[in-house]
Amino acid sequence: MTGYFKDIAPIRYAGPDSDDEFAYRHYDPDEVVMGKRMEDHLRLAVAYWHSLAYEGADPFGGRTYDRPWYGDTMEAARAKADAAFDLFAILGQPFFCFHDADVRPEGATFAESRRNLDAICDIFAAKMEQTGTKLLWGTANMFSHRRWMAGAATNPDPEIFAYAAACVKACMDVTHRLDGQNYVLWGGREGYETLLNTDLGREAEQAGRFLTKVVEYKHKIGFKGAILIEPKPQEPAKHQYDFDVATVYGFLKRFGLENEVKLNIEQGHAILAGHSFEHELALAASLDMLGSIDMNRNDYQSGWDTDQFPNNVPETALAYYEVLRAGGFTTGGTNFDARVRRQSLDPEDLVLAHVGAIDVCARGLKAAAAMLEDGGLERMRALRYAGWDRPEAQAMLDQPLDRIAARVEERDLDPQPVSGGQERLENWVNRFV
Ligand code: XLS
Ligand code: NI
Ligand code: NI
Repeated sequence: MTGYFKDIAPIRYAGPDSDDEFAYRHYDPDEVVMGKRMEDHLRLAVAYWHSLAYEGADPFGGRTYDRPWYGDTMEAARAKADAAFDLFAILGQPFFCFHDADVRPEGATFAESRRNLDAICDIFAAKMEQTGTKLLWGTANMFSHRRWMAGAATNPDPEIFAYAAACVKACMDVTHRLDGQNYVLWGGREGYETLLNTDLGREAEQAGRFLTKVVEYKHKIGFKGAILIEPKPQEPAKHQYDFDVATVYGFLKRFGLENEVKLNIEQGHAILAGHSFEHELALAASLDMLGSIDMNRNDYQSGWDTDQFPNNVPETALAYYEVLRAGGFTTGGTNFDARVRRQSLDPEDLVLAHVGAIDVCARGLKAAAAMLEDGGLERMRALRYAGWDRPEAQAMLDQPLDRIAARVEERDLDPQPVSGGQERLENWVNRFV
């Protein structure tokens, strides 16, 4: 142990009546929910960037935290890795996620950056072996450094496209080596600030070619994990190309990649796009595109990506309801893409944020499972569409418009509206959450 987390002991399940703040009240990894251990359902991951690399800055002020591993040296990066695995040992969550830039210092050249990444991943490999912590996904940070200001794959400069290819290759290599379950691409600056200097059509073409190469490379190295795109409508760019689930699906279809790539859906990004989280999840599931989730909570007033830890059980329950209804995670999981607030300075804050979030997810999962097992919502939904079960309704789907129209007059159809019963459904949900 590095000593940063002082004497915080590993967090254990103590049951709902415990008054120990350093205990799980609802997350019992071994509790069986719908035939599967809770740990295997949720597949929780700590995000390296928010918990280890973020320093408390906001657009109006710099670092507020004082963590001993901050710095741009390999020594600092090694200390950060030690602290990361201390945190993982305390929380006991099975996975973590990282960007290249979170874990290693930028080198003077690309080759040096890559060697730094490889060296830190050697350390990760040893620690993962010792502790059993696994990698949910790796990704390349192609948005922080000034070289990316006009995008990565969509950059007007072809040399930046090449640099992006090198970064993704290096990150996929280490993700593969560390047996990562997925590889994520979040298009941080793949978008635009102003249309006045932007060729939309060309940039989409570049993005499609780039992603095709990523998929080809995945097969070339035999990476078995899923490639995931993470939609977000804006921030940092004014407009981002991977706006939401529907937009990304259209993009993937356009380049014939819809069977190769799935989605990593983030709560806060859904809110920014003007959707609910469950909308994005349900749509992805209906398209067979649901890969993984970035679990956090967005402030409903702020208009930006606040990346707070989840703290709303009813909302979390509706999200996991969609995940369970889709059959649960396969390669995916629940990554806490969330950071403590900038006044939360203490090591305890970092631990307690995760403890609370993990319990919220556990409660959400259990409520979702209870709703699904009860089956009320599915029964009421099935009833609503029951008319479509009739053979003549199904046959109509294959008939031309004029034939269908003729039938309306032949039969003198006068369909009557039926209640949608929303309040009844909301009341039903409230029995479980
Ligand atoms: C930022 C994104 C980012 C991705 C990984 O808004 O959520 O953290 O998850 O690059
Ligand atoms: Ni985000
Ligand atoms: Ni995210």
